[in-house]
Amino acid sequence: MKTLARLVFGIFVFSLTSCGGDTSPEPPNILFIMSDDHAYQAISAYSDKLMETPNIDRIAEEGMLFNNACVTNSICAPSRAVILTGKHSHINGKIDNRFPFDTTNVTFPQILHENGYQTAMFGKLHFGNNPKGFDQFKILPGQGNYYNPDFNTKYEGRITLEGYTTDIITEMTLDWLKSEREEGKPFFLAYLHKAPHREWLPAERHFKEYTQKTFPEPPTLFDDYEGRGSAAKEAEMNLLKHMNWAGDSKIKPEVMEELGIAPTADWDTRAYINNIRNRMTEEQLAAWNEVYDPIVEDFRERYPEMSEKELMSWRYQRYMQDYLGSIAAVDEGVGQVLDYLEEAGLADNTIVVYTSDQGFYLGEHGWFDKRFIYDESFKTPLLIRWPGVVEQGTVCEEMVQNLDFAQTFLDVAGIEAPGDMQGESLVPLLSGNMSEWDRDAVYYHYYEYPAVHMVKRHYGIVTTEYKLAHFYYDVDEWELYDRKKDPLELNNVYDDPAYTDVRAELHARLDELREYYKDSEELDELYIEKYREQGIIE
Ligand code: SGN
Ligand code: CA
Repeated sequence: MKTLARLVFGIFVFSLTSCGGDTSPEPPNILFIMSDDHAYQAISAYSDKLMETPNIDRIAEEGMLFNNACVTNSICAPSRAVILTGKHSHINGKIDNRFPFDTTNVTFPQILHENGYQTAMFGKLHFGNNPKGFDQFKILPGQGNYYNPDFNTKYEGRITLEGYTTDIITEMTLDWLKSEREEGKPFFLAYLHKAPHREWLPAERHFKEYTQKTFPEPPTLFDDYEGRGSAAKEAEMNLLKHMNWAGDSKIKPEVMEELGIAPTADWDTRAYINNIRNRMTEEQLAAWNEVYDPIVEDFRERYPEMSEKELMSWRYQRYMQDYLGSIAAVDEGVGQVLDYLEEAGLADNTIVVYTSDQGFYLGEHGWFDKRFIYDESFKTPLLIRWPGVVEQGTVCEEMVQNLDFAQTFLDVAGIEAPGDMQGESLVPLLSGNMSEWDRDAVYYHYYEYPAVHMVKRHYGIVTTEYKLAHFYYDVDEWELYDRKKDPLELNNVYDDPAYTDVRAELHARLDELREYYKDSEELDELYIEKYREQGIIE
């Protein structure tokens, strides 16, 4: 019944979008825009406290904004693997950033390609290997560089280009649309930004504006992590304690030495030298120094008198200036690509998706980075425009996941998804057909530990009202949050007698979800064993 309804709907959509008297179905193009570590807090369609992103916002103004989009495993490469396979990490095998993606997995672009779609990918993939099923790709090796980046390309091998990565990825995307796109074929185009990933380097044209701004501090910037378990206390994501002075806050290594500031990590000064001093051309570095030297000089004078609290505030501002500054070029790029779709007459038959590989902490709980099931990292931005199907300016409150993209895109293309994909097509939500949607909980599982930032392994269930998580491996701790009463997630009520029933119910639902998604203690152990085999743990 469900499939039949979809099929009828699909035909309806295709005939809506096909032009003139032509009745043959015309599957829509798909433009998938994803940035790296772009927090929803830094998109003005979600919140205008930090910055304006008018171009990204356009997608929601002309389409749908998802207020409860989330990931299944809040870290880069695993998120991308979930997106491409439509399967949880424990099934597709890409549990962390360490091990390469298993290319025997079937990905939705391969299926689209087999079904007549022209496919292209530009920007960051971070898989440790090349994407399959693409007619064209130019991808950053690993994390990639902000300035003068290298790309692994399908036809030209490794190339190095001079310029700013965000702009280069935008140009590649536009060039492909203008000169490689085949008329008469639908396309799937992945436009994947590296920004605003650490170390948050803005484009030269944004240096001045953003370094002169002051941003409001989040209420939990000075969090002491009381009321939660050991995972929050032991995580190494604190702006004051764990952020690099040179690499992240852009204090010159020689100034750190003069002030007696010890590097935070062993790559602290190396990050500055490799990404800025040795990476930029002479002109780029001169432009950088012109703006950043006075900041460093001002800090040099004030540092000896600064209290811990002042230092925390200073580091927060420094962080936001560069992080948000690096988003400015992403927003401009998105605007250029959207404009081109209009110009070329493609906008009406192209679904545009904007998302991030996960959320990110912008000082909430004193943190940067992600990984946790807690809201800022668990939730991810999602904006979708689909002219003729999605009503303009709509907001969706349903819990959707990055797990759902594969089946969604296959559904819009009128292709039946493989039975072992684990998400749900979002088409019913996009078309306002709410009765076909009945999800009331999502499953989450994070693995990369021990590793940078030291966020413990955990899995959990999230409903609109509650969040239950189990931290395991070197601890055995449960946390329960009342999302309505405690939206900042400061009080673990797992042992509060008032929540005895809720707790029992959530445990049962979590067991069901683990079974439904085929996760298990055996698999938890198997993925720990993998770390043993690699000598990461004993
Ligand atoms: C790097 C970053 C980390 C970040 C991971 C994963 N350090 O190791 O802060 O958590 O990438 O990021 S850095 O100093 O090298 O930038 S992810 O987006 O690829 O998952
Ligand atoms: Ca990321």
